Amino acid sequence: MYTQALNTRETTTESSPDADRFQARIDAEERIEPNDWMPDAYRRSLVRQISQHAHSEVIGMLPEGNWITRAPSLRRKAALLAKVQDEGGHGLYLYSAAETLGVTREELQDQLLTGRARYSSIFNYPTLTWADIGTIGWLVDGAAIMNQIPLCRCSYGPYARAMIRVCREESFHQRQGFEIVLTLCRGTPEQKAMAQDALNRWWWPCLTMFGPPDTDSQHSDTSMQWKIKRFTNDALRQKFVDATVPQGHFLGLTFPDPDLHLDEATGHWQFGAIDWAEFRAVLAGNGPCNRERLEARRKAHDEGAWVRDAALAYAAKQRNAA
Ligand code: FAQ
Repeated sequence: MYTQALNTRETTTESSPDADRFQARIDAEERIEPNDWMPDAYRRSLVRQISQHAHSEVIGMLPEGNWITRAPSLRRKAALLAKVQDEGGHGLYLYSAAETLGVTREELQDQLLTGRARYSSIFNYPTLTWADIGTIGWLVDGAAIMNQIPLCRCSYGPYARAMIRVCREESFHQRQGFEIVLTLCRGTPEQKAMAQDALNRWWWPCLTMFGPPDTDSQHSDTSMQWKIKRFTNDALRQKFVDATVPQGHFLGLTFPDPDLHLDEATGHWQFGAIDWAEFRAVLAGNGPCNRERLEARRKAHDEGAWVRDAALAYAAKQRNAA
């Protein structure tokens, strides 16, 4: 995967009557639509974020897809299958939203398959037990919702509108994940230990889903100015911790962080130091599953070639018949 230094900040360089009018529209909470004038840097930043988001949804199908054949009951299997299909659907909405900015789906696919595109670090971790599937729903979808609810108010219309349905579905995923973990926590000591082990492994990677600390975030300043982002990475991370810690305590689980404590003065749960070196290693392509994930995507793309060919041949036939 390509890497970029995480500490060089992007700045808005354009200043022109068009750019001033554009910023005034953003400040007035107007939605920007595909045919509206927009600064090149705004367009590039949206393509970057939306395509990374789309890739994350599609790569995010892999860790859970791994458990469809091993789900412990028919009910669990049906719910997991539906969830994984939902993630695929989210990827398709998001690729469509990116295409409204003038990039093609083929270009975006090529960036992903050649390892030049980013996708969320969280999907480079393995799903070792059934408890991981519950924990992904509870924590990963929980973190995704915390980050994505504000995106429903993103200044770019197609992205904001796509997020509404995505958030509703992620919210359902979060609940079904929590219910899996709750069932395990109310089960045998072995099942509860499995849930604890999953929390131990997923907690810290989930905190890095929100991106680098604000001091190192390259894009936050401009994205906030353009109202693509409404909250900084650290603000959303804190909201997630505050919402999730009481849920974990309700489950009777212990967070793998000896420094975690409620700060009575602020009402926030204070957490210990995040291992940013591990985060950077995963972004550089050296997480536990980076290679496996890309290989699986490439294989699926190659094996799906006949479907794309058939769809194109059918579309051509329809055009000729018209
Ligand atoms: N992983 O300057 P910032 C899901 C990169 S969907 C990998 O702070 P920004 C659903 C960042 O791209 C999960 N890379 O960047 C699901 C940038 O690199 P670049 C995905 C990361 O954009 C659930 C550089 O670091 N969600 O889970 C990560 O202002 C269950 C500097 O960072 C979205 O994509 C990371 N964790 O803020 C599916 C939401 N963090 O582009 C299946 C939309 C940062 O310069 C199962 N995206 N980087 O090469 C966003 O909200 C933002 O893009 C952030 C990053 C918050 C992710």
